[in-house]
Parts: sequence; structure tokens; C-alpha cells
Amino acid sequence: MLTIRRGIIMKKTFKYLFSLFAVAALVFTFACDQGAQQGKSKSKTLTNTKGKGFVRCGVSQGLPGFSNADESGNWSGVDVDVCRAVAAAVLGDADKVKYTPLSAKERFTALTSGEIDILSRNTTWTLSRDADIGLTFVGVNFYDGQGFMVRKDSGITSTNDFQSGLSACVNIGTTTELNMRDFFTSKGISYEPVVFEKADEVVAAYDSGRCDTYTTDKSGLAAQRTKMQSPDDHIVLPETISKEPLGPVVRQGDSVWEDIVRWSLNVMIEAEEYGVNSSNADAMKSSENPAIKRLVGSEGELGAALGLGNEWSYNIITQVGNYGESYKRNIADTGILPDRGPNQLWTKGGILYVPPAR
Ligand SMILES: N[C@@H](CCC(=O)N[C@@H](CS)C(=O)NCC(=O)O)C(=O)O
Repeated sequence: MLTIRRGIIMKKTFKYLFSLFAVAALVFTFACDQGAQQGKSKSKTLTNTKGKGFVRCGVSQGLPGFSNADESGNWSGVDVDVCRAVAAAVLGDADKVKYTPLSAKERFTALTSGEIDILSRNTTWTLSRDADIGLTFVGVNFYDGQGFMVRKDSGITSTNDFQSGLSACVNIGTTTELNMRDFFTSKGISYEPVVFEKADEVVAAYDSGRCDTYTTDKSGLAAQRTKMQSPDDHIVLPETISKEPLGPVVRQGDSVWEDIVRWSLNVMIEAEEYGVNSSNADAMKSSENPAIKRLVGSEGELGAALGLGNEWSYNIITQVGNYGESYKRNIADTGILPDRGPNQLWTKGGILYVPPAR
């Protein structure tokens, strides 16, 4: 009798322990899954962006080809396209971007103070900027270098013709100011910097004859030249005195957002590499090549890895285009810099090379 009772008790205890174990396992599985999901939703910037319904993007105050507004206030340029790509990836609509025009001096504070969530404004990636002031550079969307512009009638054809006492118009808060100092110091040439906060003031001062030379990134020289009274009266000297890798920047400390911006840019470059563009992206969904299928979202789950839907990259490619389309539309066809130079794909003699989207 006692043995039977003991058997029943043991059976009940076993049943109880088993259900306890089953519940614990269920809770554990759920918690783990939640943890993985939370990893993606932990991005304050992503949550805020979805809540607001637009991407907050810091741009220049007007640099044709890079970030420039037309008379109706529509922004375009390769830097603008980075923000449009992020909006396409996160919100499914490249038009959902709010632009904040910023001078060189105010751009970083706008990002660190939380006024904007991406700075995409011809900004050079340097050690001190990356390390010191709460910023993270996510990649390079334009490889550039600093140059000098002079009036043709000055007779100057090379920086070797520069003489002590020359005046140089320059934007404050830029790498330009610092490189110029290094350059003239190393050559033993004394010079007078004529500095302004707004780019338009720099251009106007140089254009009105206030300075012997105007110095900035060569892309900037080519872009600003289009705004001058007689663009053909000026030449850009052949020398390049610095490396200016320009790229988008995010606030330090939100690695999910950082990844989203980085891979939105990378996808544009990789799409060009694989010949995927805004017109053929649909057809590419049934490509034989798995790398292409991943890019247009018909294979794999790359979107989920970033906490996004799997159409994220397809939306970028169809709404913004690949890097080559963006370059052509904004920089080549506008006559600013028809030759891609280093900004050509690594497979075509340039240095554009991004890690694989897989
Ligand atoms: N790439 C350099 C220079 C950037 C820069 O702001 N250059 C001026 C040259 S004029 C410019 O583009 N200004 C445009 C603007 O302020 O709208 C940097 O990051 O410091």
C-alpha cells in the first residue's frame, strides 16, 4: 500500500518537475529571442527615426554635386543620396528626409547635440575627428584631395609659382585651413589667410579679387567654380596637397544606426559592382547569382541582420540608384567632375572597394 502511494507521489513529483522544466525552457527560449530582437531595437536613433517618420540629415549650405538645394528647396547631390538611401532602407521612402544646412564650423555640434542623426556634408575623415569629439565615420563616399584655384591672368600654373606674401581665401573649421598652414610652412612661404565661416562668402571674396588663391577640396573647387561670374577665367592648379576622404558621420555610441548608415552606402557601391541599378533591380530578383539576389532581397536575410525589412537594399537601389548612377546624375552629367578618377570601382582602376554584403 505504502509502496503504491510512494509510486504515485514520485510520479506526481516527476510530472511537476517536468512541467517546471518545460516552462523554464520556454521562458528561456523566448527571452533569448527577445534579446536578439532587442539588440536591433536598442538603437535610439532607429526608434526615433521611425517615430518621426523622417531621417534628420545635416548637409552643406550649398555645394553643387554634393548637397545643394534648387529654387524650390529640393536637395540633390551624392551626399544627399546617402541620406536618401538611409530613408529608403529604414522608412521605405527616400523622400522622407529633413535637411539641415550647416556651415563647416557648426556641423559637428549639430550631430553631437542630437539636432541631426547623419552628417553627410563633404566631411573629411581624420584621426582627431574620429577619436576626439563623439563622432564615428562610417565610410567614404568620395575620395578627394585639397587643391588651389587661381585666376588665369595671374600667370600661375603650379604651386611652385607661389611667392611669399600671397593671400588665400579659405573656410574656417575645415581641414583646408590646417593643410594650407602645413603646406606653406613646409615650403617656407609666408601667406595671409583670409577666412570666412560661410562658403559663399569665401567664393564671393575670391571672385571679387580679394585673394590671390582660393583653396579647398578639389571637388569643392570644381563645384564652387560653377557659381563664379566667369568660371573660365579661373584654373585649378595640378597639385593635390592632401588626402580628403569624404564620408558620412554619425554620433558615437549607437552601433546599430552606425551599421545601417554604413551598409546603406556600401549597398550602393556593391550594386554598381554587380551591375544592379534602378532599372534592372526587379529583373535581378531572379538572377542566377546569389550575391545579386541578396542585394535585391530575393535571397538571404540581410535586412534582419540590421533590424530592417528585407526590402531595405532593394528600396535603396530602386529609389536612389547605385553609386555610379548617383555619381553620373550629380557630378558627371552636371559637368562638375566628369572623370571619376579614384572614385571609380576597384574593378575598373579606381579605389572604391567595400566589404561584401553577405
Ligand atoms: N573636407 C573639408 C572641407 C569641407 C568644407 O566645408 N569645405 C567648404 C569649402 S568652400 C565647403 O564645402 N563649404 C560648403 C558650405 O559650407 O556650404 C573638411 O571636412 O573640413
